[in-house]
Amino acid sequence: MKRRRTTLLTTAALVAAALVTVPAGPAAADEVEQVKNGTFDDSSAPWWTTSNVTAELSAGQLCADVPGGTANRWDAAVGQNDITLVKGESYRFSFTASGVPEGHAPRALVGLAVEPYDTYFEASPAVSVSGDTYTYTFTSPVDTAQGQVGFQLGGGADPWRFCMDDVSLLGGVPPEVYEPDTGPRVRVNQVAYLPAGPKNATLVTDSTEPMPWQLRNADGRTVARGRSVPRGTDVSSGQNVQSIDFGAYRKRGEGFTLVADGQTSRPFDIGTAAYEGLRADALKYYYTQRSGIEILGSLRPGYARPAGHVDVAPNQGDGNVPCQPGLCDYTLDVTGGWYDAGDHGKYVINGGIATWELLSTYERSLTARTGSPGRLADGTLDIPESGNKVPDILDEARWELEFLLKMQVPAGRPLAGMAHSKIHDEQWTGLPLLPSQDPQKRELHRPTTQATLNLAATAAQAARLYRPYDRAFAAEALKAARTAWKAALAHPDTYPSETDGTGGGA
Ligand SMILES: [Ca+2]
Ligand SMILES: [Ca+2]
Repeated sequence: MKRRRTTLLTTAALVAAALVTVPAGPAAADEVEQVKNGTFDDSSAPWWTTSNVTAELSAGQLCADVPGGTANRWDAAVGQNDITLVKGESYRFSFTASGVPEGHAPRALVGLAVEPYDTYFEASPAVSVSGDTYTYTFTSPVDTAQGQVGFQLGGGADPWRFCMDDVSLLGGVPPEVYEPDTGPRVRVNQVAYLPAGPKNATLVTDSTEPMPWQLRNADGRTVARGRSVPRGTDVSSGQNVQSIDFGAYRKRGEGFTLVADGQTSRPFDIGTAAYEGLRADALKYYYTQRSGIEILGSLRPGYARPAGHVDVAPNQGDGNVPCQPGLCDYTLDVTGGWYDAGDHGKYVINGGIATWELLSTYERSLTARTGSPGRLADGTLDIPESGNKVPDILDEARWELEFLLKMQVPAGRPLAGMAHSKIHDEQWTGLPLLPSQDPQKRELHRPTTQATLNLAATAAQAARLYRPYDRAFAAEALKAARTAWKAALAHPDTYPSETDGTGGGA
C-alpha cells in the first residue's frame, strides 16, 4: 500500500501543477467555508446526485430517497464538486444527518472528484431517525481544486430516506493536537517475553543513577529484583532512559509487572502462546490473498469472497492477458497467484521473495537443529489442500509458484525465458472493490532481469523441495529455473522502468 500511496501523491501533485489558475490557499489563520449552499435555504444547487437518487428540499434540509438493491455504497450518492483543498491545511468537516428507517450508516467523505477518486477523509456514522450533528477534523494530504464532499448512500437491500443540513467544510482550522497515551514510564513488551529468550524493559526517568527494580507475578509477589543500567538519551525519543534486564527469570506466567522509580508497568506474559498464534496467522494469511479461487468462509470465517480474475464478468479475467500496448503480440494465462496488496496487482518480484520465505521456512524445518517439519505438515493451515498428504506450506507456496511459472516469456518470443515483472489493471483499482468485481483491462508489463532472477531462484528451490511429492512439477520447475537463469545472464541489466507506475507500483 505504501507503493500505491506514493504513486497517487505524485499523480495529485502533477494535477495541481497543471492547474495554473488555482488561487493561492487562504492563510492558516482564516477560517474559510469551502462548501457552497450547505444550508439548503431555497435551492439544492450546486449539489448533485446519482441518477437513481431523488433529492428534494424538505423543511430547510436536503432529503434523498435512496433505492434498495444496489451493490456498492457509491452506487447511490449525493455530493458537491469543485472543492479546493490545500496540502497541509486542517479542515473541520461537519453536517447534520438523519435516516429513515433506522440502521443506515452512510459514508461521508472528502476526496477527489475525478480519477483515481482518492479519499482524504471518511466517516460512516450510524445515523438516527431524529438526526444528529457530526464534526470531524482532518488535514489535507494534497493540493487540489477538484475535491469533493460526498455522501455515499448505496449498498443496502431496502430503500431509505437520507436528510442532511448545515454541511460545512471549514478550512484554516487549528489542527487536532495528537496526545499519545504512552502509559507508565516502565516500558515492557506487552506481546509477551519468551521464557528462554532475552527480557529487556526500558525505564524513562530523569535519574542518571542506577535504580532498583522488582519483577512481580500476578499475585503481586516479587519474584526477581535488580538494578537498572543508565543509558543516557535515546536519540529517537529524546528521553533519558535506563534499561532493565530480567532475562535470568525464565518461568512462564501471565500478568507479570515490573516496578521501578515509583512506576508499575502494564501487565505482560512470559510464554509462547502469543507467538504461536502469530506464526499460524502469518502462514494462514496467504490463502486469503489468493487470486483465481473462491475463498471459503468455512476456512477463513469473515473473509469469504468469490474467485477473483477468473474469466467471469465483470472481470476481464487473467486467462488471456495481453501485454501493455506495443510490448508484445501474445497473451498469457496468468491466473492464480496472490494479490500483492489492497489493489489487484500480481508481482513476480514481490511474489518471489514471499514464496522464497515460505519455501525457506519449510526447508529450514527439514535441516535446522531446532526444526520440526511436522508443525508445517498436511492439515496445519486450514486450506483447500489440507488432507492431500502434502505439507500445507508447500501447497500454499505452490499457488504462487505456478503463477510465477506462467509469467515466463514463452520460447520463440523476444526475451524468451525472461519473466514479465507484473500484471495488473490498466488504471489504479477503485477501492474498496472485491477482486471479482474489478472490470478493468489487465496487462502484462515488461520482462525484467529482477523478475527473471526471482523466478530462477524460487523455481530452483521448488525443484528440490517438491520432488518427494510431485516429480513432474519438480522437473518442470527445474527446467523453468534453468531457462530463466540463462535468460537473466543474457539480459543482465533489463531493469523495471521507474515511470511504469500507473495502476500498479513501478
Ligand atoms: Ca437548512
Ligand atoms: Ca496439504
